[in-house]
Amino acid sequence: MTSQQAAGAASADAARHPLDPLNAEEIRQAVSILADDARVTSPMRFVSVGLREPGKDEVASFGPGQAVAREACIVALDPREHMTYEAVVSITARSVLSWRPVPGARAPITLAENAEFERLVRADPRFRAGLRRRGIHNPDQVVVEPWGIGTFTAAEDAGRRLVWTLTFYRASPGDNPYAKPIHGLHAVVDLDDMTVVRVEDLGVVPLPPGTGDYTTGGSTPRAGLKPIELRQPAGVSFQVDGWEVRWQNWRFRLGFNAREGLVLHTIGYADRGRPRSVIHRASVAELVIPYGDPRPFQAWRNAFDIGEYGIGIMTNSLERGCDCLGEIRYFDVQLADGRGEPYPIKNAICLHEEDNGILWKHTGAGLGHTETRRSRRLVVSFIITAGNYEYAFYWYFYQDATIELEIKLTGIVLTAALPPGETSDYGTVVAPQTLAAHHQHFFSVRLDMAVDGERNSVFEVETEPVPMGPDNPYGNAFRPRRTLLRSESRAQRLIDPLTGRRWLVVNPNIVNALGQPVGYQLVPAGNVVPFAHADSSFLRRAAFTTRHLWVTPFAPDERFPAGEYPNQHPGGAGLPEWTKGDRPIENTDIVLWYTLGSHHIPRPEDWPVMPVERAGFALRPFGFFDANPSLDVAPPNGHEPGGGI
Ligand SMILES: [Cu+2]
Repeated sequence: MTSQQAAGAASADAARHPLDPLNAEEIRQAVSILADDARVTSPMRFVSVGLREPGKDEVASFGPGQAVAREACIVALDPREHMTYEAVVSITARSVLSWRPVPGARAPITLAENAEFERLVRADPRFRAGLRRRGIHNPDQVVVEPWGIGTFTAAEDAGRRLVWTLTFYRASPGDNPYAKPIHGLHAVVDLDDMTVVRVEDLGVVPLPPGTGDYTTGGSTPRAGLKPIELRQPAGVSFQVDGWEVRWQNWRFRLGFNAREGLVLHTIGYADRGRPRSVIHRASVAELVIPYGDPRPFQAWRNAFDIGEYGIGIMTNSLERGCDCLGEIRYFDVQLADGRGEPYPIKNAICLHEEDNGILWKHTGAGLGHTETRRSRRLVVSFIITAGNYEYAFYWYFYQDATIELEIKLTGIVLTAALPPGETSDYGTVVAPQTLAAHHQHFFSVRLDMAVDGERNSVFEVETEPVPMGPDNPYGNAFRPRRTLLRSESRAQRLIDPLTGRRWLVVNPNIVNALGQPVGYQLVPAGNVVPFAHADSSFLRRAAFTTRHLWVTPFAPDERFPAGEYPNQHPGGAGLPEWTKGDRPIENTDIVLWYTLGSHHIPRPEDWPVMPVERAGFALRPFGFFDANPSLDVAPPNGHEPGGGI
């Protein structure tokens, strides 16, 4: 390595922008500064150590090369006190800025606890006796999963930080455990004390006979595919500078944390060279999966994958040629383990370009002249494994200034054992004696909008027919109706595909060349409502799922739609609580919360591994520009603009 390369590597490791995620050294320093603080007296379990994101003013006023004040936000817990703590540490000033207990909060379940918890349950004599009643004599072959217990606790559990278990049997190490759900045996575990509080046995149902093998399909692989090669002989068209990405007028920054995984910051578009903001910050802020099987314990399955666990910690290391094709730029990220030690996730974020068919085309009158432009999109993605399931998150940036989020759901459906010959109204039999329960996946996408600046308003736009009469003598007329959503209570909305309902975020203070306010519209695609009852534990805790759209005025502490600590929370926190005040949301700094539901009545074809199911939505400019912003995209190679067919 030359000295120049060495200097480059060193500076790449140091934060160069206030929004850069913490690097390994910063995590180490933050934890050590906290450990030296006199107020921290007992050994802590670390839940997360991440960047304390700077305020908007600080980000706006930052110039390249300026000194960066770095702060970490640390969530830790003292298991002996059953207390969660939050610390803010200045890494730059080497001081603890705040250290506060959060009474009543139940910290999320950590990876370190997960590993210890499985050993603990496997060793419990009551659990082992239950396994023996099921003919299972080697507890090491049992996969024990910790599930958030929500409100399903007993009076004597008060103050405890609990999980309950689902268990699966794996006859040999490569087997699919979800083919062998162990029915009716559940432990309740105190994660703070690391004790098994109780073991409940509802009775034995035999293990299903299938193996759920998805690795070979039991036969020879299908033949007939000849290779496809994607080549970018001149390299990629994007530029990466630290955590900043630039591509085809787009400019944004990448971030990453233990809870939300990938975060996109300061998304902007250079309009004929003039930088214009679109979104200040975008992330998936919650993911909940309610299951619809009413039987004891099966009804408890309400996973809050982000609030109870964190999808950053579940992030895969991606593989070239499998997860991503083409010329890939990967980003490694750093998280903290239970002792606060940094550890990397290699290839956590994938950045690459994709051909996306045609961007626009027209063959002129007389068919003498065709103009075609191909669409290229920039893809930023990461993939998580949440127990049985995989979620792959793709943010797409297009040359016509559209942004899309697409989420691909795959992995293995969650199973329960059925007695031979039985079926259920509440799930699909996907293999003999194997029930995949009906369920839904709800994502809350938090979009801190900044359409041409911070002061934005939101309109609901839907189309209405005009009554027949003097204004509409032929009965053909229809028009969009724009309703300004003035306050939070009026901005709690559902999709309505039959009226073409969309939500338009405008900056009412800026108009385009046509005199229209500049805007971006949220274009929903498929979506669904929850089917849980309003009084159910799930709906009380995940009330945000009852509306597809929420709009709130920006507040830095309002980050998660089911509240800061959903684990064991009885409900009401987050969006339902904040919006009680019915704050005004007109011409101010606003946050859009889009609830995206994916409805899952499992199919036999989802077994033993599920072909990708997709969910998503788009944000498209509406009057943000004066005309099609992609007119300047060059024709495909070898084709001249204005050329004939
Ligand atoms: Cu599903």
